[in-house]
Amino acid sequence: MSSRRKFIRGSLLSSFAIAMSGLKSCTNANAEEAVTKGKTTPSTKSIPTVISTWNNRVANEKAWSIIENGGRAIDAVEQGVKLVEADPEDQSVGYGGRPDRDGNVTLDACIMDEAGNAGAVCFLQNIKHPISVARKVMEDTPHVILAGEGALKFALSEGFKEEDLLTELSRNEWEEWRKTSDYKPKINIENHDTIGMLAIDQAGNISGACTTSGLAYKMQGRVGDSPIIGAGLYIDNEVGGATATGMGEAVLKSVGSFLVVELMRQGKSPDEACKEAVMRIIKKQDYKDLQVGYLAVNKAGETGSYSIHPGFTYVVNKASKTQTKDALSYL
Ligand code: SD4
Repeated sequence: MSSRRKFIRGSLLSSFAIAMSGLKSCTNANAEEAVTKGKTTPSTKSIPTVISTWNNRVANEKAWSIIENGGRAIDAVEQGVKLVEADPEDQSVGYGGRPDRDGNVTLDACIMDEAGNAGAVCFLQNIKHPISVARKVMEDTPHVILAGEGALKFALSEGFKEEDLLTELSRNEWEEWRKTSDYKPKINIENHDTIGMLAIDQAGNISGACTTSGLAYKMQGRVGDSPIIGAGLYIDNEVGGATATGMGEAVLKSVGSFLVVELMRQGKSPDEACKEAVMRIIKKQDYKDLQVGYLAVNKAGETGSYSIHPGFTYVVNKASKTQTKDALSYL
């Protein structure tokens, strides 16, 4: 470039800069608005991460392989948790899930992306992959949650197939339970293994998914925290994400995952935020027979967790390494 052209370009740029400085506050407001609407990615350097509740290493590894190949976090979390939904041995999620007290397997799931879009299904029956139906609700409808018959009708219209999700193992256990019909969810057993997964992709975008068959032997029609945005899952691409497992009623009453994200926004680390959300429950409720665990990731990719009782584990993937960790706990 000739020096004259360089000079003209330079002075044009500086006049532009002067003109723009007068608009600075307006520009910042616009930028803030764009970030709020999820249109831009804030500048914090994010480390690609996948984290999920309990010990679903295969699910985490599936999600990680998508992130590693440059895929989107939303695809990673959906594909990851689908493996657990399809696993008949996981008795808290999808196919093979424990039924309600009338013998119906009823499923709850939700999903949220980096732009703040969200979709959920609750009390959905006979569909193996509620998380994919939730994603369709997010992408193909003007709504956030579809329930029961309506959710099923929508799933069928989207090409999902109806199938019986009650396995022999879960049926036998339910029949045994019916002999006493004593409803007292066993800590870390009957409220164990719901999968909540959070991921940050290479573009620094955060998404999450949560899917469950809910508490074993719940009343018919009961919906837990897992399909409720803000309770079982919450994502804010500026701040981070959180998900919950355990007794959904306690999480619902404290809007737990939203609380964790808001606490991170205020500067708490993921561990500190999860702990504070657990403490809110402990302050109000008898926690002796109550398990709740939170999992969180912040924008930078730092992860954290906290539960009431020991025994809550989670899996983290970073840089191709899969690690199962014990959550910190109050007791
Ligand atoms: C629920 N939170 O339906 C779920 C149960 C769960 O591992 O997390 N199980 O209340």
